[in-house]
Amino acid sequence: MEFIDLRSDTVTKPTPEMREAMYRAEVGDDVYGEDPTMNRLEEMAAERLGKEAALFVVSGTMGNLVSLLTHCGRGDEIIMGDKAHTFLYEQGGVSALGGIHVRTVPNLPDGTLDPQDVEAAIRPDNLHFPRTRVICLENTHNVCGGVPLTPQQMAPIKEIAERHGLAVHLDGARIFNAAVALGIEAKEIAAQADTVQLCFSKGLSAPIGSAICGPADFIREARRTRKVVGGGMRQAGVIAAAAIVALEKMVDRLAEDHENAHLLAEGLAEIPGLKIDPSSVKTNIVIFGVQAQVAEQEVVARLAERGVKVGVIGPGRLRAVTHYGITRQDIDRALVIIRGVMKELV
Ligand code: TLP
Repeated sequence: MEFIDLRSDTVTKPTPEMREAMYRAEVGDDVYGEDPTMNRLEEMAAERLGKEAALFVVSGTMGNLVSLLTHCGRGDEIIMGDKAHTFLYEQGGVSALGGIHVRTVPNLPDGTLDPQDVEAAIRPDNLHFPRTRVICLENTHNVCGGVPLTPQQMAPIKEIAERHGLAVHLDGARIFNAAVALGIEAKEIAAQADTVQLCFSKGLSAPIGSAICGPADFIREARRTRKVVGGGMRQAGVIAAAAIVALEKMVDRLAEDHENAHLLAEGLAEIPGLKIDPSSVKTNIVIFGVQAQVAEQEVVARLAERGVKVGVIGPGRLRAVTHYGITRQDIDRALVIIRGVMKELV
């Protein structure tokens, strides 16, 4: 069966142009800094985000981990939202591997953190307390429904961080979705953070990889950290080549995914038993509720039997993500199937 796979934009496959570029990539040993394709990708990523340097890592999880291990020593503290991907879905890696303490403040529904909450969470200099080092933001915010944060929404956090001598790290797994949705350059968003992790392997459709972007001295240290977690790569130009195509060719088309997500949300809003406000959908993530008496796992299972894959993101909450390879026709077909399944269950 041909599935309409809306579980995530991570399911995207490399484009024919990426495969061609991978085949032709010039390579060298990247641990020696001798992979020309990788060097080019890292320069491009830094330039796109307006940072001095960049470092390729294999995943978003590794990007956040290596960044935070580089910012912090054992016993230091990071402030982040209670719905942050790094807090919820990264195995608590910063604590497990880095002995770093995480302090959460509530994420507001628009994905932001209340500046007052953040400032109140910063530890005073006192023998009893861990030392606060970093504030983390996420843009777009996944669990808050893919909302993009504007630079203006991020600025108060940057200002607080600067005043207290802290760093801001941005989980920008989908920073280009945010930039496209807001009609601005990704570097305008990145300017509100010291270090940024961005993913090539989500909406941009590359098979593997993320980049950490930041100041040159930070990236030099991060390169050491990446090595100790086993992330030093050899002829990595093969995968960098696909990420170069992702940056050059796959950013502007994200607008199409956002349009499809909006169409999906509008359709879902018309289906009895489902709850969603279509105006809340700004990028490629569509989070919707199912009526209390309907088990979300049952909806997921029945949809999968009929060829539509979606994910569960919380009790009574499902997530559908649009991406390269999902067409407007797929959205129309998915809506017919979802309507049919909900009719059986409500
Ligand atoms: N998110 C995945 C799952 O882990 C939930 C998804 O399908 O959305 N930051 C953010 C904001 C993310 O959404 C993700 C992946 C990551 C980091 C981690 O990236 P990877 O999967 O490359 O380690």
